[in-house]
Amino acid sequence: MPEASKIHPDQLQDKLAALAQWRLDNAGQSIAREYRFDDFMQAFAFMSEMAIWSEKHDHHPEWFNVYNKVKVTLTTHDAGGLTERDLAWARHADAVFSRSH
Ligand code: HBI
Repeated sequence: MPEASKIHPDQLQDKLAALAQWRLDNAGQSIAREYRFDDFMQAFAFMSEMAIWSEKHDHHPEWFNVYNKVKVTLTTHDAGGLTERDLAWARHADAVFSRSH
């Protein structure tokens, strides 16, 4: 299980370099990205796979779906900001997205 303590802002830029599609949000307390699929079924398949991953890792997204778009916001409420758990979720979701796409 990744570390659940808040990442220092100085370390964040480096860590986010590999997550180029994600942007810092909410005064640096969360990251956000939008995924766009071909259709609703692809979007929902992605959400299903990430729902199972989220349960397994006890780390859950805030997300919003309309048809082929999934908007995701990640933060660690327990830590009051970004932790390695958020980055792990983002990395895994990007990998799922790129293979389904
Ligand atoms: N998911 N994104 C996110 N942030 C949390 O702090 C969090 C979570 N899933 C489960 C969880 N915390 C648990 O530790 C308890 O808060 C239920």
